[in-house]
Amino acid sequence: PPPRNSGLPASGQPLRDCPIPSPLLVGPVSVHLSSPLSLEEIRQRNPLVLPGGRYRPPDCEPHHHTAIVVPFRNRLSHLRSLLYHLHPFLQRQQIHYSIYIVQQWGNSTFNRAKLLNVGVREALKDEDWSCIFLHDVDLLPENDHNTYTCHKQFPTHLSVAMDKFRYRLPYQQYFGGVSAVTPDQYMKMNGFPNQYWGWGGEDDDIAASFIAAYFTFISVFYHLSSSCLSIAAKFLYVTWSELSGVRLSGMKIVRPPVAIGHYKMIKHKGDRGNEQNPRRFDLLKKTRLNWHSDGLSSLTYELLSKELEPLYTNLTVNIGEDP
Ligand code: UDH
Ligand code: NGS
Repeated sequence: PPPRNSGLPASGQPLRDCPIPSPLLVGPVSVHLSSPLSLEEIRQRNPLVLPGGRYRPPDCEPHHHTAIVVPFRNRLSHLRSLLYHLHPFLQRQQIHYSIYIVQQWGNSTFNRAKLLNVGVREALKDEDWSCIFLHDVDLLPENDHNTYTCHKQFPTHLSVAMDKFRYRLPYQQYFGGVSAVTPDQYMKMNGFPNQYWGWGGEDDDIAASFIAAYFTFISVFYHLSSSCLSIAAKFLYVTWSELSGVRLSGMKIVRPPVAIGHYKMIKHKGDRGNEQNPRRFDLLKKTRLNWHSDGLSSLTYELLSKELEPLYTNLTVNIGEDP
């Protein structure tokens, strides 16, 4: 017989389609952040997860095929919490998935968006994924009705209600934390920018690559953020972008309801090697000019290793350094 959970039915009979919604969903889940289990203990709790962090529902044919891409460096305890939490969460959703950890090699300044580009490109070499999740390592979803699947037309932003922002969006165009694109959407927006070294702005740039008028928000709102003028600027920006309907690559953001998009963030300090990027505001002003040329089309990197760990695929990559 085929190996357990290989995707082939042991009986030789075709599997029935997985029901929608999955009967295994439980809704809100409590997320405990006390000391995470070891990787071996987590593996034992997830016996159907195959090397590389792959999973297929054993007794039905899944509708969705999702790669979860996590940018990573030096956050092992966060990774353990994420894996402990995410594997059972995704299995309850009865989707076919795999978790990719994209680890930046060396000590050069961290570059989240470039690591995401690498993760997407490498994941698509493995499988014809229908959906790609871009997932910070420190965010744990708190409601399994927040399904890890993609919208056919538009990029999705999932982490709409994080505990650190008192379960609200910090600002309307926020696209950080957890988001998702189909391979088609990803190609259409030319992937993510490679030029953001250090903390901040790359998620805004990604959103801006499909939402017009964004540069106004950045240059006006952020530069005036210490004054009361920022409130007026923010209002103007939101109104304008809602009304204009103009999209750089013809897409807008879709989101789950706030009650469902709840996430808990593991508290931590800023990371060494990921200091605030002082150039982010200048770069953001140029999104409209740059998004066609900086992204997937200009991506270069060296894949140093790819290991199929029991709970995830570990990609170690040399992405160079901030020129
Ligand atoms: N990441 C790492 N290692 C690092 C830096 C970032 O793994 O050294 C990854 C990780 O997946 C993280 C994501 O990149 O969740 C985003 O990192 P971030 O530091 O931009 O965002 P985070 O939400 O922290 O983790 C924000 C608070 C600290 C910034 C303080 C600056 N004012
Ligand atoms: C904005 C950053 C985003 C960041 C968001 C939330 O100010 O990159 O804060 O950050 N944009 C710029 O700096 C231009 S957080 O509170 O999670 O650290 O994602």
